Amino acid sequence: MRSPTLPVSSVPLSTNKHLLRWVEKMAELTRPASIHWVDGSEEEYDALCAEMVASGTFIQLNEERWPGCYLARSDASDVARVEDRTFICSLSKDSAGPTNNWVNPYEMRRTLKDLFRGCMRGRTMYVLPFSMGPIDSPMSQIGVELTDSPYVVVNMRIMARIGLPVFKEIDKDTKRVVPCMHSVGAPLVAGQEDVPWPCNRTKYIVHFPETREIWSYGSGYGGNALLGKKCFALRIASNIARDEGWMAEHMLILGVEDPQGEKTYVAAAFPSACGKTNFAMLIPPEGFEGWKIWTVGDDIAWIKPDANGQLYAINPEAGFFGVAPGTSPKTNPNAIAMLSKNTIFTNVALTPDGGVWWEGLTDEPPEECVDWQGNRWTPETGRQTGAKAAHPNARFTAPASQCPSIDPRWEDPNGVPISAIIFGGRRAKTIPLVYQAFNWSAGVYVGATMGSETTAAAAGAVGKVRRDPMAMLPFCGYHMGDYFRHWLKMQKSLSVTPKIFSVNWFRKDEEGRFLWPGFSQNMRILKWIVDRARSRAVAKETPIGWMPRHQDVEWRGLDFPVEKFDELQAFDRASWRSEVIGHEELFIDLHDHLPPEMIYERELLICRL
Ligand code: TSX
Ligand code: MN
Repeated sequence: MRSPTLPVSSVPLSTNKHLLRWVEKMAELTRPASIHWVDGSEEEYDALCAEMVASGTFIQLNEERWPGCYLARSDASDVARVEDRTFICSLSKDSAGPTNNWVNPYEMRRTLKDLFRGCMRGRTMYVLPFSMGPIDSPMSQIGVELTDSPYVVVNMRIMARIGLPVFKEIDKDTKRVVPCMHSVGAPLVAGQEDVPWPCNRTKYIVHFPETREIWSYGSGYGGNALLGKKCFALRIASNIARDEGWMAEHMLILGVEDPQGEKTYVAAAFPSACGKTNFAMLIPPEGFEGWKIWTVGDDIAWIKPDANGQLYAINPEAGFFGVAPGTSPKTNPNAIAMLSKNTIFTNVALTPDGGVWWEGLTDEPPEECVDWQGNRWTPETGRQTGAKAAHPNARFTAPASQCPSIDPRWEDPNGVPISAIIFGGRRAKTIPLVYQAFNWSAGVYVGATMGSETTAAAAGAVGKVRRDPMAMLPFCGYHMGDYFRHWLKMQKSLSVTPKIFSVNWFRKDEEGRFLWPGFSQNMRILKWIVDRARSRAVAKETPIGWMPRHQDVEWRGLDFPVEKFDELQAFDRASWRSEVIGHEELFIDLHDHLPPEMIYERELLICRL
């Protein structure tokens, strides 16, 4: 007879003693009704999806038009990452820095113990092993997520490598495993009926950088719950990378292939609402016949110097967790093709024919649909109440292998060589369309001071510049000043440093109209960047860096007047003086950890102005 307090378990799929002991200990703490060791098979995936269809968590979409696709609607209170509930619990507050929420790790452990005690009652605890990066890559890292959410398991199967091959790797005991605890924080008592999206008003997203642990409570959504992504691949990995001499960055990776078949890879960091996924999957415009953009990743890059001091990057993810609204056959045809099958949609609208819709997918909205909260929605009700059919942060989870532009080398265990790094932002004024930093440390300064104007989608005042260094503000797992120091220090292990560029697709004219058509046309700027990285394009020197002149850009297929280009590239002394004052505001917060090079670069810039 089994003791009633012991959970029913599937056969453990690992023989690793540490793992078995940890699973047992965590089951004792959280008291699940059963334990399910995740093998990662398609049968298991299908069974979990079927269970979620039966329980009301998933709606299966029209099998003809959307084969293998599901829709989930989250709780209305659980729709995004919760930055104010995200904690870095390092031993000293100082090493977390002023841009992170810090709590003493001993105190936080007590809090978490109390929260997790019995939190999985009535639920299944899934033992979910995952590899960030291809399993055969020396750059990949392994974690095990214990979660009571089957939604997390199926999403993680798309976003990471999971299951038996990872257990096999764990049993070799050659790589350190990052333990990740996750609960939606909604235990069920006997006979209690479940809800489609269980979660808890109380939320904690907690990182212990020294012991390399993640504890997440109360949310089932995105980066709060798919712990391999932001929590591991950025916040914990940034700590590992700093200690081991590599970089964990919030960057897309793409390859530019020219008509001769020469390929150049670049990595690029953009804050949210800049169209990072669109850029990663760009299709070259008219005039660029024979050119091709290949996608390696759209969100995270792990970048490491090889034995010769050349930087190589892998995408630690296996899928795309992209924002649906705004994604259309016009803005991103590759994404649309990618998500036509085997895709999980969260918080988009459901059409009467069992399809999905979101704002921006088509020019004309459907005559009627069911919105992300399950209510009837028509263009008319939308106009009257202002309600959106899809939540602005609605997502698709789609396998990278389905992306038509996926790079043949996207799973190369050694990564791809990075020749250029791009920092971007959404800025109506001041920042030119493109310029190149003078050198590595000037480029680090460009990344450290980058920012974006808040759009209506984000919280806070619209149109105000928010500094977001290297687009890592919410994702750097230690002191931002020390992070800049690490960037500067990386130069010492490099024989060739990637060239660093600033781009701004969003500059506006006096009437508030975008000066640059963007999207496919960004290819022209990308070509100049690649040519500069390969030292074969001309540029003119300005106080902020090197810029292309109109004649240095390939304009075949687009009529773009020189006057408009000059307006886009205009460097205005007065606005740059106030820009530098804006840089100072960020630096004041970080002053006691700020590397002196950042001050020198600022002084140099001021002198040149
Ligand atoms: O994703 C975008 N990119 C990158 C594409 C590779 N967006 C979408 C907004 C971010 C979520 C852009 N929006 C881009 C861009 O380059 N540029 C703009 C601004 C813009 C919007 C509409 C037009 C032009 C520029 N329309 C016309 O010119 C007709
Ligand atoms: Mn991101």
